[in-house]
Amino acid sequence: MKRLLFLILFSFFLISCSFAQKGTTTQHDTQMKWWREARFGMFIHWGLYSVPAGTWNEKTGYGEWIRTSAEIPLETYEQFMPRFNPVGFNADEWVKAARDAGMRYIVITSKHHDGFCMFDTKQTDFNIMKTPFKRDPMKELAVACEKYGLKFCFYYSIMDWHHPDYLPRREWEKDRTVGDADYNKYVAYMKAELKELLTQYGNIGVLWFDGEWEPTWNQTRGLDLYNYVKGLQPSILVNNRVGAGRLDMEGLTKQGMFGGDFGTPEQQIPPTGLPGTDWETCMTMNDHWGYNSNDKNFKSSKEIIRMLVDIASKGGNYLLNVGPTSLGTFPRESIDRLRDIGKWMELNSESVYGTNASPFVSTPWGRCTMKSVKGGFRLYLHVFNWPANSQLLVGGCLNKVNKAFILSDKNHPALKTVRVDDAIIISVPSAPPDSINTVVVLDFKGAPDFTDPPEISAAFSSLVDSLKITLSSPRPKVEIRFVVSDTVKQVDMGGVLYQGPFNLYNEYVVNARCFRDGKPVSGTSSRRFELKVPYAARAVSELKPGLSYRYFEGEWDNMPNFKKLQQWVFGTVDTLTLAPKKRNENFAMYFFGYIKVPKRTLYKFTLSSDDGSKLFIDDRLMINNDGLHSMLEKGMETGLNAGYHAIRVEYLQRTGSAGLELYIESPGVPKKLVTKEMLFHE
Ligand code: FHN
Repeated sequence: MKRLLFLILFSFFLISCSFAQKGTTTQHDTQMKWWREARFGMFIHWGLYSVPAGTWNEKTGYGEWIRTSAEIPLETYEQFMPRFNPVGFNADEWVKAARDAGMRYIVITSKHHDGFCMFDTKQTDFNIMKTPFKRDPMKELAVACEKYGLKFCFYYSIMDWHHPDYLPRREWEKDRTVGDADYNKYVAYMKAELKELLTQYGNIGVLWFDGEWEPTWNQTRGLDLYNYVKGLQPSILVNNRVGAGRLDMEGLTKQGMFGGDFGTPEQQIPPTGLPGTDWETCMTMNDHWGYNSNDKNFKSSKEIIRMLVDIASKGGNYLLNVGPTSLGTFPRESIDRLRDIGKWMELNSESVYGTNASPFVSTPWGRCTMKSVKGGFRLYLHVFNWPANSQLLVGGCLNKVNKAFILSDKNHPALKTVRVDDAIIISVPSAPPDSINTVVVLDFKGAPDFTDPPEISAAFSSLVDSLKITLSSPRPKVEIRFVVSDTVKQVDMGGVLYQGPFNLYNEYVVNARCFRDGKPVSGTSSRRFELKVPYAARAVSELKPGLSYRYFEGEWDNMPNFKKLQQWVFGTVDTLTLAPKKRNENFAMYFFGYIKVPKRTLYKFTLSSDDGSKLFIDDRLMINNDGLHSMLEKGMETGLNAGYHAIRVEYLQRTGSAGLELYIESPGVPKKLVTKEMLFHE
């Protein structure tokens, strides 16, 4: 009876979680609307760390991590408080600087990892009200954002190097013993502070969580915190760092994991657009988030403007950071960049705000953003490389041009256009009005008709016996023709008319193209599928369940050569686990034995780890996931005969969170963790 009751209750929990995660789609889209239109925001990292300004013990490379990177004891770090008096702080100036740069929202550190609170909290004295400043800059910024029409947003770190109940402690802080630290009390503290932030500072646009990567935090806690925050302000947006599913600095959310309302690539821009995914790249102007008085390595205004449109052309938002000084002023270089960006945005902002990702696979002259307009659509061509012959070629669009013009030209005088096949050629002036980025606008009537080639999809990229291939195109009134060959081939009307999925039984290239009324209306897409010859199974006997392992300690940034190491601990484990570790940081392990597979077919292994890892099958390196990174997964496909195959997994943990997972999947068998029933050793 108890088990039935538990199952019923657990089912309700799962159902509530799924709805609580994002509500209904339309409600989520409504809440995301301002954010998707904004496209551009200011990140501000400001706190006690601005007092040392990146320097400690003659070293000058620190930033907001200075307390732990320079191993500054808590009592010493707290001595920065009486020195923190940002008399130069002026909320109106900050907000106007963001607004005039074309930024539509501000995300500021209410509390970073050091635990120092930049707001008037009653939960701890470790806050700005206890400094000579005695003012609440968050309150003043909230008022200024309301005044100038920007969304005000908070960054809040889950990791906290100050609170006595936060765990884990820093490895180097031997004097700060765990004592009776209670992580649940820390979560209650966080919720109390979040309640202050979400009930005393007006409507907050985004709660930007961070510091979620340590093992004490997990998906369950993340979902609970998401629901708690949404309970306080239902329309607030929450990033994916509230949970535990972020893929490292790539910033997107692991498949199947809870990801809040948007992904958070950091210091990088995804290589292509991510249809159906909301994401925001956060980036510093120089090399530090927090103020570093020695860091003069600022990106040029040209780089920043081009990054802004690169991100918008992929459907993302750009959160550009400023690290204010301990006096409460922006660095001169930041002010100069914001001014230049503002000048460009003043003439061109409509090509960023409210736009969608480029419809093109490639635009060699620059980037493209797109917007629906009454009765048609508009393309914004961001031209970085001005055509020497004054002929700007835009390939891949079959719509009739209604008008072409330069966005920054007053009265928008029309530019001449002609069509050659699927290309539109625009006659532009001999010199670009803006050498950084001139925006040429193309207006069209009707629904977009781009010449995207068909998509060639399959469950795997290789095969042992057979593989099902599906061809598709979202475009109206087209037929797909294809050719299966040994090489990449252009498809013409002689290609086979696609009428449904088909199987491959050997290594081939599938080539496909869209046609309309007997004419090609797209380029050809091609995809090679590799034949895998299965590895022979090993002749083994008298195996025992589980894997053997070896454990070593040391500080490595890449996988060590285990043969040269002194062995610390060894034994067997049921399955891949870090349980034998003797400490949380600076150790390496390797596991070895056999994996038993049930049939002769293709197998895809996926290895996910924080930090580095490697997978060997039958002594061949299958996956190299080495290096220092948060949970990062890499996959590889191979053919195996039924039976036992040698397996070896190497693992490296430096500092911070740790994790190791190995998945397996095969045709008709979904991806799942490798289980102990599959693992054996001699
Ligand atoms: O550790 C923080 C870092 O200090 C900074 O706040 C960045 C900004 O996204 N987030 C973490 C690093 O991923």
